[in-house]
Amino acid sequence: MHSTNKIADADQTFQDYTYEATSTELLNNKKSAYSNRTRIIATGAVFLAGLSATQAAVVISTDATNETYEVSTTDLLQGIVPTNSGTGSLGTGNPGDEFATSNPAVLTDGIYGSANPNQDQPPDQSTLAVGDNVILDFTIAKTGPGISLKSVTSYSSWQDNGRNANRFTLLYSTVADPTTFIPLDIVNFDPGEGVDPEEGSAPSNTRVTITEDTTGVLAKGVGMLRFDFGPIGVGNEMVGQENGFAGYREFEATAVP
Ligand SMILES: [Ca+2]
Ligand SMILES: [Ca+2]
Ligand SMILES: [Ca+2]
Repeated sequence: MHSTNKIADADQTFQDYTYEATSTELLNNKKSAYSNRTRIIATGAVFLAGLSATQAAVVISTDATNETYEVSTTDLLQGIVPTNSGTGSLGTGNPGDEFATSNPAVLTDGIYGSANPNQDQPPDQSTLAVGDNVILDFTIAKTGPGISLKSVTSYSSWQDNGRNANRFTLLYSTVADPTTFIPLDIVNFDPGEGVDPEEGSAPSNTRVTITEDTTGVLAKGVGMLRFDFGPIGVGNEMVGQENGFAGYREFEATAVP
């Protein structure tokens, strides 16, 4: 069951790229990612429904930079503060990480922050520390026909390369059935060779954009988006957030007009 699904790989750096994966690989990843997590995915039927809905070419594009990104102030998620329905924690609890916050509102405030989040003044204004097993839910429509989802973008960053990976499963539910979450794809992008951007040699800011290259529509009737930071299957192992928690700057979504 091959398709043209493309997923981003974590080991290459500094340039946009994708590689081809089979639907079977993606399905296995999703199954292993969720195999021990009955809270979200109850049955194989839901997986198959999700796969069927995304067989037509979900594309993940990635890039990284030493500099800041410009983020949207008018996207679908702007101003929507997500709830954490998972068991993981926001914030680091580490005295050395004052630049990181536990406030999820920074994800949708339309502000990127400093290229090196350690230089934000005042501190803890830009970068949400997201731990393993956090699940962030955004409600974008409660009534009506729901949203025809065009794109989702995530930005990750840290003061060095140690926690700048975008790594999560993206799911959605519909206005009609808000409690059934359907996987769209798995994101796993870590540029790897970064250092403190002030040292100038590598990026610590990363961006991932998820689109659909056949119909232009990722999903229809969407009421909620879910970013699930539980472990994902990579090869034969399950991989969590980079070094236990990673920094996220902004999440965006757009609709088909
Ligand atoms: Ca925004
Ligand atoms: Ca922000
Ligand atoms: Ca990294």
